[in-house]
Amino acid sequence: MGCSASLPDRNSVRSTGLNNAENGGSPDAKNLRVKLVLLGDSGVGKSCIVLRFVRGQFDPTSKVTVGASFLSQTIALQDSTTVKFEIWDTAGQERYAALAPLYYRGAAVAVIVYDITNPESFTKAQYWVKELQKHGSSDIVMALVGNKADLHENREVPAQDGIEYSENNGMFFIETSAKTADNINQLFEEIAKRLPRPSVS
Ligand SMILES: Nc1nc2c(ncn2[C@@H]2O[C@H](COP(=O)(O)OP(=O)(O)OP(=O)(O)O)[C@@H](O)[C@H]2O)c(=O)[nH]1
Ligand SMILES: [Mg+2]
Repeated sequence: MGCSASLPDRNSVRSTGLNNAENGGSPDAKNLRVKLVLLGDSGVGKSCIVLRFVRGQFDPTSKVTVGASFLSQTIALQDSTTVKFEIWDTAGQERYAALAPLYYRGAAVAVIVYDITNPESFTKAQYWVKELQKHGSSDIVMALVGNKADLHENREVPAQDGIEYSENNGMFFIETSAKTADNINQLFEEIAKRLPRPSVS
């Protein structure tokens, strides 16, 4: 069960670069394009977060991700900057773990997701943080996301654990619910604010 985001996206642009300048486009500090990868255990809600952000939907009946899926979404910030997120939603099942470097290599942003009701998924999130610290881009922006915040009665990972871990690792931290949409847009807006801006001569 899961939120499949693997439908073809009419607005998708297949690209692996960090921003316009590095893709051969004209440098444009006002219109950023960033490659973002989602990582985390199977079932934590990565695809549901993407589907909520891109389509405003929550579909509890769709399938686990196979390999990875791609979607894009553009947001406008208050300073009139636009940020186009090119999102690689990876498959969390162990059998796909070897594929992850294909998606996180060259990514400007990594969103590492766990489920607040599942301590094992928090341990797995820490594994991904270490993997990215070793093999990701040196200037990667990382966000730690505790998803399924609506299931607070079943919480097993205290928010404080997420806060402390992210502070110790220079990450942005937020708890979200793809089901209720709580903090989903905020997650991407906060990431956008933390992006390094290309200098324009
Ligand atoms: N209550 C609740 N359930 C959620 C939330 N997000 C996702 N789910 C449920 O969690 C299950 C897994 O969600 P997915 O988005 O498919 O998980 P995934 O991380 O993409 O899993 P893989 O594709 O296997 O890596 C589904 O049954 C969703 O309905 C949430 O915020 N709250
Ligand atoms: Mg998925």
